[in-house]
Amino acid sequence: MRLSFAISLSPTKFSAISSDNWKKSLTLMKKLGFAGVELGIRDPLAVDSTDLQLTLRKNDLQLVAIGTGQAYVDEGLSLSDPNPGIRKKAVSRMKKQVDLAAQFKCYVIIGLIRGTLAGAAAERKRRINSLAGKMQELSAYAKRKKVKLLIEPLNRYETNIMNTAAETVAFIKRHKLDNCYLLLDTFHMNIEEKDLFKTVSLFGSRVGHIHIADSNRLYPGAGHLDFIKIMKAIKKTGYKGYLSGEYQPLPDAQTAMKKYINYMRGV
Ligand SMILES: [Mn+2]
Repeated sequence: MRLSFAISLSPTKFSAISSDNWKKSLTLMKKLGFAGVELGIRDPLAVDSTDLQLTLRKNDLQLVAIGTGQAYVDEGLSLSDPNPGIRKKAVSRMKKQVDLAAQFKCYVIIGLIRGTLAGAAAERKRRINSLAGKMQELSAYAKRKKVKLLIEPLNRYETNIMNTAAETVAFIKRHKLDNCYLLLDTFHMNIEEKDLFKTVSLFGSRVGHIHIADSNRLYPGAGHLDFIKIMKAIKKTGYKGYLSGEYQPLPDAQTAMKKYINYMRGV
């Protein structure tokens, strides 16, 4: 399993990743020995992909995945918004993310961009069905571009749509989203899963990517998660992908990144 780290390409309100100068971060990542990087991107049209390609190559880093939640946090776009105009904007933004991902052969993550549901049960059901339709459209679009989508179960304080791995896999199966895979995040799992280790072994074959953060959303070792046991469970599934550090850049972004690589090499 290779190590990557999640950073933002531009300033964002999303607190779980660093928005320090991305080129400086990539230089440090190369120095520390990371194999890949995960980039939070608000608007892919604002990205100079040639410059990005050259900078990645210079630092021997692979772009592993694109995080898309900033369009929700910073602009209020969501795939399940009651307003059809906003839903449409969210879909077209996500298609642009897929176009960018196609150039780098990386994943696109569906996290906060799915939004959250309010209102009565009937209204929620309508919006879930509408979300499923949008997901089918995106999944098919991405498949044509040979890009895989990742759906990340998120904890209940951030959304009420797909909190657990079981709910997420059920959603994928029910709506025949055969181009969508599971992104497991140890921070969210610690809040939502009855048994984190069992979840890993149960859904391992469906996992495309993994986020690592401790119980308090800080660097691993700062909280109370048992990463030795977690790594054993992941290894057992035959997972060959990346382990991406994704958590609050504290006490500062550089220290948080150094702590990650040191700790993960230890476990
Ligand atoms: Mn995550």
